Amino acid sequence: MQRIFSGIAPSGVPTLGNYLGAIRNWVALQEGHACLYCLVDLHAITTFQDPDALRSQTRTQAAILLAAGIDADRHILFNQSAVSAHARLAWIFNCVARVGWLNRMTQFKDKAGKDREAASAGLYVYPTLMAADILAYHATRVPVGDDQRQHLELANDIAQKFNHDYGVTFFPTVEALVPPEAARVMSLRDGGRKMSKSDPSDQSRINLTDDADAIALKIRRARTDAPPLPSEAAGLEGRPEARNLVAIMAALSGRSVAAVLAEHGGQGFGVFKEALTARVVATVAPIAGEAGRLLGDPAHLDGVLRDGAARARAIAEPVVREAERIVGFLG
Ligand code: AQP
Repeated sequence: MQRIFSGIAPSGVPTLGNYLGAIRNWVALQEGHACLYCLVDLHAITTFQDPDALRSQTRTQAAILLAAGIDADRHILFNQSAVSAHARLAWIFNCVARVGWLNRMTQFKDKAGKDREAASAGLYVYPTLMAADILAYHATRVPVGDDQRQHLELANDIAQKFNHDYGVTFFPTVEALVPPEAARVMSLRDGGRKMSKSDPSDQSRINLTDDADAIALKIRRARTDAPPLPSEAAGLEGRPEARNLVAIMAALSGRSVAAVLAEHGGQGFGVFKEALTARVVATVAPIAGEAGRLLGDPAHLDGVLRDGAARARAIAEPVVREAERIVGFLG
């Protein structure tokens, strides 16, 4: 059975973007794969996190993933810092990856913003830690949103260079599993930026803990242009906000953008936004409700993560020990 690894940073409450780009896919892939799903708290601190908020966000994410349908008995759900193999392999990969490779990572440029000198060194080497997350388990399939595609190519470059430099065939090739529709959900306030859980504006995103009223308000206020929806996908050219709302509708209703426009083309945004709100609420409200219930018992959530970490460690330890032996550490 192929092994899947994927992670989400507890740097805020997961969004509809995380759900459509990743979490929904994670749930589906549980059939037929051995899955590891990781709350990547080492990644989260690449931008400053208040320690109490980080603890609480980690539990909230665990609750949301369980509520969304992750089965922590049959698969593994854990937080990254509990398995030291990730950080050890990441250091080796920092020494394999080239600075020129990291310089090409567009997510660093986006996240560091204008003042790159002030970004943490951790943010810069984020992709080498991500490569370690995956390869510490010899995982071969990685369900991610479109924004992470470049990082997975880098993971393959690192694995190949490691194998080449040390004359081994130790690390496998990894494959990105990117969903076709709404692989990149954009901000509700700016169709040129991706929806992000750490965006300072709460109005830019749907949180997976939002209630129906909050969702309705955010969608009503979502930025759009004036013309009605076109009847064909070509008419969305140059209209990023309209395209985003249509893509979200398509992803949530399991249809193509063309099929959504065949139904809603010609409608004004007032009418379309109401239909979209109903779809979003139908998806998010059950998750938010169940996550709220699970958060009532934090000791149980901590136990689920502890148990997951023990099972993750049992897989990663021998792999990373072998990588350490290959590079020449005495151990
Ligand atoms: N807007 C998005 N559309 C589609 N997929 C997305 N993902 C994130 N945002 C979108 C996917 O969610 C998974 C987990 O992401 P992450 O938490 O590891 O990091 P991220 O990509 O940096 O997500 P955020 O929400 O933007 O977090 P912050 O604000 O902390 O940086 C990944 O598979 C990602 O592709």
